[in-house]
Amino acid sequence: MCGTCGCGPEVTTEATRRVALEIDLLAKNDDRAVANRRWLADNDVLAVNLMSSPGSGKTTLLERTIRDLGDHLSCAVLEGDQETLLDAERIGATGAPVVQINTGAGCHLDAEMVADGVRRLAPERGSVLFVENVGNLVCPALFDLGEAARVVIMSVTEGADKPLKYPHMFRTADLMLVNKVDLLPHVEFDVAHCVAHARRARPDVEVLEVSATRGDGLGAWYDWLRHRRITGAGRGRTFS
Ligand SMILES: Nc1nc2c(ncn2[C@@H]2O[C@H](COP(=O)(O)OP(=O)(O)OP(=O)(O)O)[C@@H](O)[C@H]2O)c(=O)[nH]1
Ligand SMILES: [Mg+2]
Repeated sequence: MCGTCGCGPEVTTEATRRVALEIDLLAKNDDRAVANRRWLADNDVLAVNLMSSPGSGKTTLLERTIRDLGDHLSCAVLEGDQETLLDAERIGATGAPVVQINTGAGCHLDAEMVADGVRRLAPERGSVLFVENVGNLVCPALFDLGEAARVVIMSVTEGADKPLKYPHMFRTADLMLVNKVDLLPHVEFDVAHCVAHARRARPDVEVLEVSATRGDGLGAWYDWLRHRRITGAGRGRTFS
């Protein structure tokens, strides 16, 4: 159970005090996110928050994206995991600048962690900063990091009902990537149902079907990224 983002059951008389504390914590996070968003816009860095369940393919997609676009698009990565440097090592092997953030018992990145990571990473003007959030379909959705866009990855091995069960994650997503479509012949997964469920949470969410390993749909993903990069780092939208 997460002790900081309000996902635990509240059954005691302590509930009111806990809720007040959590609202306070989220308000503090929102202030930091505003500062992050201003810094990113002023420095023309497009920050994209990548979120999904553990193992949906966030790091695989980033490795492939950086290798395919790296000559034309400057990319940097903040890697969020509870423990290990494994994902940072994978990204580091592509040559992109990367900073690993280990959250310990924490189940999400927050705006302060991202501020600290950005200071260490110093992404260059005109770049894309990918933030790979901790693998978790619940808590990361609650924390605005100051990003310009949110991408949620669903893989076809997870079951098409996930957007119904975890609607908050899909409510604020700009784009849903349905990953591992190379496995569709081997699993029971109805893409149309999954998309319909996601659009109950967010009617205008964009959707792309991809395989980060086989390469399906990646051209459309790269177009989406380039379009976002051209339309700017963005100041306006918040995710709270
Ligand atoms: N078949 C198939 N496997 C994939 C695809 N994308 C990723 N994988 C595999 O899925 C597993 C998990 O991929 P990762 O990229 O580590 O997933 P992640 O979302 O970064 O995981 P965490 O950081 O632990 O949350 C690896 O074995 C990948 O090779 C895909 O498109 N097709
Ligand atoms: Mg990863």
